[in-house]
Amino acid sequence: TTLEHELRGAIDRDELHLQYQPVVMLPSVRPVGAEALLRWNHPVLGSVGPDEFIPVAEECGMINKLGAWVLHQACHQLSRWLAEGHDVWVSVNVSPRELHATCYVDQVKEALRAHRVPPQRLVLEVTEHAMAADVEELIRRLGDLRATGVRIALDDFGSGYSSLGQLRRLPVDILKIDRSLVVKPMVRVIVELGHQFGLEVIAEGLGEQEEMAMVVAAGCRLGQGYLSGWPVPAEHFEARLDTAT
Ligand code: G
Ligand code: G
Ligand code: MN
Ligand code: NA
Repeated sequence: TTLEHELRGAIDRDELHLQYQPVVMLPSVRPVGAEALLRWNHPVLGSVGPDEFIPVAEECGMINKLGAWVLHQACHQLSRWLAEGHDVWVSVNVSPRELHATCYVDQVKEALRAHRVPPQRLVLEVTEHAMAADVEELIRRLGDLRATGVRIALDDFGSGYSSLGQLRRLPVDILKIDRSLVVKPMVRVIVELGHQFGLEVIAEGLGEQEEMAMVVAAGCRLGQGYLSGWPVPAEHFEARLDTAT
């Protein structure tokens, strides 16, 4: 397809960049972390969203190259923020396809080493959808990754692929509650359960004041969404870090 053809040259033509969305300590707007989100600006097609091009990259075998690029960019940025004295972590989204390549752990180690990033400052977000496939295999892969010292976040939690029972067996550190759940009464139970398992819990997609009030009342300490900050280029995110005290 055209998209596939264009995507193959996107890295070399410098058409990709990362945006960063703050994860904040509720109810403040102080960023404690940043989720890196991949953006593609094509000279003719315009801005193409990851929902559109990530599946293409997965299909045509480009996802590992793309993922390695994302890891390096994110670690580069993270190392600069840490050098400037900011107390922050950065997360990147990992496609289940990428995770299953045996070289993935080495890619992570290489990115950490190249940019001298302390592993615990990097978070890898793995979507709950990955549990639709082989859960045992997923547990092994996540375990290998975690052994490098990075933290693992289970993304889109509660969107329907995992059970609370399975959650206990997954080697994860952070639970990101899917935005479809944050306004549901059961969000309290999920937050409590997450904390009982020793996980950090992040409420996703907070777009309204009322949503934030609900998750705070449910005991959730971390949040992310348009309310506290849109995804922005690194230099804009930096301004947020500088004003935070
Ligand atoms: O930022 P946005 O809402 O457009 O993201 C849409 C989807 O694309 C989300 O599911 C998000 O996790 C995914 N995504 C964003 N950036 C990356 C990336 O660098 N790698 C992978 N695998 N997925 C990403
Ligand atoms: O699948 P994942 O959780 O990684 O996707 C994150 C996506 O959610 C990003 O593309 C981001 O742009 C989007 N997003 C971030 N905050 C909000 C929000 O408050 N509301 C909605 N609808 N989407 C959001
Ligand atoms: Mn995510
Ligand atoms: Na999510």
